[in-house]
Amino acid sequence: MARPPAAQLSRPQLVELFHFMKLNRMVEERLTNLYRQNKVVGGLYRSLGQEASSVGAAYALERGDIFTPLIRNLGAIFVRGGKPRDVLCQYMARQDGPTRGRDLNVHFGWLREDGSNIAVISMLGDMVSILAGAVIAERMKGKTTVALTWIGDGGTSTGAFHEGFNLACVQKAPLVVVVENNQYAYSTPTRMQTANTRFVDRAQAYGCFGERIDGNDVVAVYEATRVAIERARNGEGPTLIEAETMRMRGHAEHDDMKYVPEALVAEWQKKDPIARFETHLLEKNLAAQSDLDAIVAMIERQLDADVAFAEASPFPAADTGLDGVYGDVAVKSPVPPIVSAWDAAKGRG
Ligand SMILES: Cc1ncc(C[n+]2csc(CCOP(=O)(O)OP(=O)(O)O)c2C)c(N)n1
Ligand SMILES: [Mg+2]
Repeated sequence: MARPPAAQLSRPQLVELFHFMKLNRMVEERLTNLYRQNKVVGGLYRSLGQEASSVGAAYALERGDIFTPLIRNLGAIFVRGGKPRDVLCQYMARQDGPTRGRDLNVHFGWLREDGSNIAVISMLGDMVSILAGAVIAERMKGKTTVALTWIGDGGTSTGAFHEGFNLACVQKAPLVVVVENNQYAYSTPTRMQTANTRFVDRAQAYGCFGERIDGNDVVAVYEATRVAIERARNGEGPTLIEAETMRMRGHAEHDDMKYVPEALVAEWQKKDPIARFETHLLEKNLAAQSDLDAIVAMIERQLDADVAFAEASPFPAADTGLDGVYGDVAVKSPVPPIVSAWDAAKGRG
């Protein structure tokens, strides 16, 4: 069903947006504590200050649409039905997580009729061509599926981004890409990344629609993405949305971001997307403080249980480490297994 224009979002829907942003932040706060207790395996990549651009954009997707969240799009996973418990298990490499401890953090997905999460791969830019291919395949089957993904300011400098997005545009693939301009790619500020730091200008070069929005305004993100999705579904091709925001933590928790001027952080602190939205809801009488407090209390209770569950979950047994990682080629494939000359000489295989 088509998503309503922002102005027609109901009170429960607005409160739901608040809920997802708060959930995004609170799960990451729990993960930060676990990281400091040495219980997170690998890095912890926070989306502090960027919750609106994940939640607002994903909230505009419709049933059956597909998406790929990047490392800072945790909120989008929750909007599309992913569970905090799964994310906690992933970050701690536990057996009960979706990849059963084989992969980490948001590197998991699902294929479902009501909307798939095509699991992210690390190579920046590659998901653009993968999703373009996925929705072109859907179109060939007569479906009107739209795909949504995000890319960082730094990620737009890759050849993969250019190849994938150019293909999507010339094919008028139903793809929406949100460029999360969070001012930095690791320690590289955008002015050292590109000679034109207005990423939206690239839309003209690719011949697609472009819009630049306040990425810390969840309703503005929702509306721009909703319009882009509608256009994509009508066969009008991709939109490049530039969401201006700020990465309020280091690249990951190990990074103290000393290279970011303190004044810049202070400036963006005032634009915190959750605090702003909360004030908006209260000032416009769209929600009562008690409603919002109840949501926070509910999330706390849920996360108490989820953290306990994840901590109680074992690591995968070492001798099962390769199970489910590679296709069982030797057993299931009609093609005989490859036998190396060395194996043949030894009489094996
Ligand atoms: C092709 C490729 N090159 C380098 C990396 C390593 N890498 C991972 S995240 C990152 C910085 C990305 O910055 P940006 O795209 O702005 O996203 P942000 O971290 O700010 O969300 C780099 C260099 C990678 N994953 N893929
Ligand atoms: Mg960045």
